[in-house]
Amino acid sequence: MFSILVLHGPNLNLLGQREPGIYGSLTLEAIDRQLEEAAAVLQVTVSSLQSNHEGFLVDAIHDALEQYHGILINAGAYTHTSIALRDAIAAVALPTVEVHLSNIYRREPFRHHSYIAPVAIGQISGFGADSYRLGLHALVHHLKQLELSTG
Ligand code: CA2
Repeated sequence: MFSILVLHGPNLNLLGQREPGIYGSLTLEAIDRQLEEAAAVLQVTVSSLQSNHEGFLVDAIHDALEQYHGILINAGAYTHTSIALRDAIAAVALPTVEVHLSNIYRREPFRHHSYIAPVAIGQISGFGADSYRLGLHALVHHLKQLELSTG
């Protein structure tokens, strides 16, 4: 059974309480619950962490190497600024899917660049809370393919 680490970056703890027009009305807890339900159907496990601190997220990525098969990450604004997160993902080399609630390419130009994208297997952006569920499906599919090809 695959175990997946779900990482939520800065300010995502405010989901459902502010700016529902951009980020939707679901709370982070509700998104995590939806992911757990989707994980049960896929027969994988998910564990979620949220932090507003870059170093905490870097440490969580390092620690993932021991315990998880893949990472689903919404790095929030660190997507556009953090070489440290990018380096951590590259260093552990765990299959990683990047997700965003909003379509970052329809927003301000500073959101169009992701430091995470080049070290992720793919990115899902713009489907609200469904981005996470779609990202989980994509990650699990990738892990299953990897398992089939490596035995
Ligand atoms: O669309 C996404 O998921 C983002 O990763 C969200 C980040 C933003 O900086 C990225 O460009 C795109 C912001 C998360 C802020 O979350 C809030 C939630 C509720 C109220 C205020 C902020």
